[in-house]
Amino acid sequence: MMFTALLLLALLSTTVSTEKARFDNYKVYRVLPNLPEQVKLLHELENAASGLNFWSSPSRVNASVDIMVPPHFLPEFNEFTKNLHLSSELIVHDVQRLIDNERPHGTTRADFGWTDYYPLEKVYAWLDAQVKKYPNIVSSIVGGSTYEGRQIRGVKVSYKDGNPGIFIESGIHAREWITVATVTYILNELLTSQDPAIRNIAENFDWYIFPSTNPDGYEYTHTTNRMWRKTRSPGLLCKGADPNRNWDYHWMDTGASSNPCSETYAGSKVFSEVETRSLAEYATSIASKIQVYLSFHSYSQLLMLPYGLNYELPDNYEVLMRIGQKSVAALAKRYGTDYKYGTIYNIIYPASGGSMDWAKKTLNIPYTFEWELRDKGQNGFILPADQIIPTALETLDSVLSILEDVQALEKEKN
Ligand code: 0X9
Ligand code: ZN
Repeated sequence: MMFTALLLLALLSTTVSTEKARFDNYKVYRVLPNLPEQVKLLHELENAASGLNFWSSPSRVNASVDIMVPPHFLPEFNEFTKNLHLSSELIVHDVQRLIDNERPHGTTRADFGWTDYYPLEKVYAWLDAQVKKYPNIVSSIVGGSTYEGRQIRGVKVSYKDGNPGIFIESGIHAREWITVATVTYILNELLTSQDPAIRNIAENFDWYIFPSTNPDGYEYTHTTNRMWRKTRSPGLLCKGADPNRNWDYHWMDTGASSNPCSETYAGSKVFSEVETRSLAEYATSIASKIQVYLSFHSYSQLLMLPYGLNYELPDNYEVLMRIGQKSVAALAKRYGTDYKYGTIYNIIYPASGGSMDWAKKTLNIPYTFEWELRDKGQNGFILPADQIIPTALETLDSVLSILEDVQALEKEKN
């Protein structure tokens, strides 16, 4: 028995392939459960390790769920939706085609820029280059470590002493590449823009920026599986936990799974993942300086505020809502991109154990916002690289609006 198990293990480890996963003829369906029973069965489907990949998680009645279906599973999937009377709409015809069109310039010709997506090593090299270029303003910071032994690296941007701090976290979900690209673009603007409005926010806040807070996962999306979301910690059949369900505030309370095969697996315990645990430690160590916490995800075009719980609103709910409303208006101005705003619970779905809720509640950060960047599902996580710059520009408009409001509100207080 023991011997067979060992043999099996040996076989498994020798046949592990490093080839990139392909998604030919994989489709994405948007299904809309309108009965509690349908939500429950969708959960069971998600937990079944069936080869389906949930692009969004079932949570409640009337919240749509985007599901990527492999071609061989299509008949079963169609039967499932038919039997359950689930309305379903095909939103992506061929995921591989999206992947093939994601990077119109092929792979990475330049060292770094914003017309392509870049692997972790190039992002980190670019951060290093900024430290070198602006030694009196930019310094290297380490926010934590990963299961595979990488560092969660970032930069601090500080033009003068005594500024209030902004903490920026993106890429916590590995496949949300647009967030890494957008945040590095914003960082570049802080360092190079001549626009007085940008100069104001650049120089009158201290910025703690971590473009990729799930480096193992991000690397894995570049080398092996473009659709990976979670960390890469070990598991028997399914690896990793959802790093946005693993934080110590109402952990495993709602919209999180205890099944390791689920995309929203909350981990074996609070802060089971070294990524979230170490990043939380770092954030705690500088919390007294932090006034604003910004988190970046994709996709859906939402600007969210805490919380992901039905029974709690932030202490300054009205203030955050007003700031949010102006921010989405500022975002829309440039290209007309339509965003909704509101609490996580109200505009997306119940979800607890996320980083922003933790930052708001545990660190008591007054101003906390979380974006779901472009688009609304036409490309989903695989946003073509020619949308990086427009996305980053409109997102910076929205960040700028928030920070100008924060400055005005804080000025009133003094
Ligand atoms: O499910 C999530 O973690 C986020 N959506 S995503 O498609 N990017 O995975 C939204 C969750 C809301 N945020 C928090 N719970 N903090
Ligand atoms: Zn996300």
